[in-house]
Amino acid sequence: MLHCRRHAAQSLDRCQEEPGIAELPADFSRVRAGDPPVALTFYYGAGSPYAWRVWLALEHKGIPYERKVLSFAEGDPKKPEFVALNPRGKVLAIADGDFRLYESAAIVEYLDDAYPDYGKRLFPGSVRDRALVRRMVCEADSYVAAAMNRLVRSVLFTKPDEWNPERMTAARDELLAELARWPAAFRGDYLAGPLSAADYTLYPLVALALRCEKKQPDLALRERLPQRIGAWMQGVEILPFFPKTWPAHWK
Ligand SMILES: N[C@@H](CCC(=O)N[C@@H](CS)C(=O)NCC(=O)O)C(=O)O
Repeated sequence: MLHCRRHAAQSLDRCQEEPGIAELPADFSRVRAGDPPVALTFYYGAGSPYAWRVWLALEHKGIPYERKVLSFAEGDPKKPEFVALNPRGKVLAIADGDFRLYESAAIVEYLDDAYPDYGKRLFPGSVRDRALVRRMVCEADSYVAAAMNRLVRSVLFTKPDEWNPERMTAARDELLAELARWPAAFRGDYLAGPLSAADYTLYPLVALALRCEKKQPDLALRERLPQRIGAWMQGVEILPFFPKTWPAHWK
């Protein structure tokens, strides 16, 4: 997807300016005396819904990690040291010891498989329960992300003096039509019943869409969200680790 790169070219709002890869201090907040050294490095970009998903998953499981932020404006994702991790030059990637992985959905599955004894499962329950979580992840990535991207392109990646109200409204309504499908899929307070990878996949996509409303309040997106989606978002936002994952430049 192009949205972060375009954004970097047109505005510095969403993919914020942060120190480059090499300058960043490690986040050892979960490491206690006597713990083994941190093996996992999380390379991310602020405001990327794909990176946000992985960050929430890392926190959910309580896996120690070192966090390194990439600056879109500095072109960090296209620098050789990052392209060595992700040849697509897209945020994000992890390095776990000598194992490197990109694509957020694959990373979340890896974390659950590689760290089965850490925290709660990201794909909890029976084979069928886990299949339903995977189905929701696929639906979010295929349908919600596509609609969200059209909205983001029409609002955040278009200069305000070039905004096309019809295009913005159409993108908003397309996203709302997709989100209207989701309340019927809920299996409990969270999407799959217990918290799961499905929640961490969908939440950042909807949050980024709502970011468009902050730029263009006429969208009135939040008030049009299905009530169940609004309540579910609050259920994610009350998680103790949630605040630290909120994009710093959105505060
Ligand atoms: N399918 C990828 C999507 C990654 C992606 O699109 N990342 C965006 C940031 S939100 C990016 O790096 N875009 C820059 C580009 O396309 O050049 C994943 O889930 O990790």
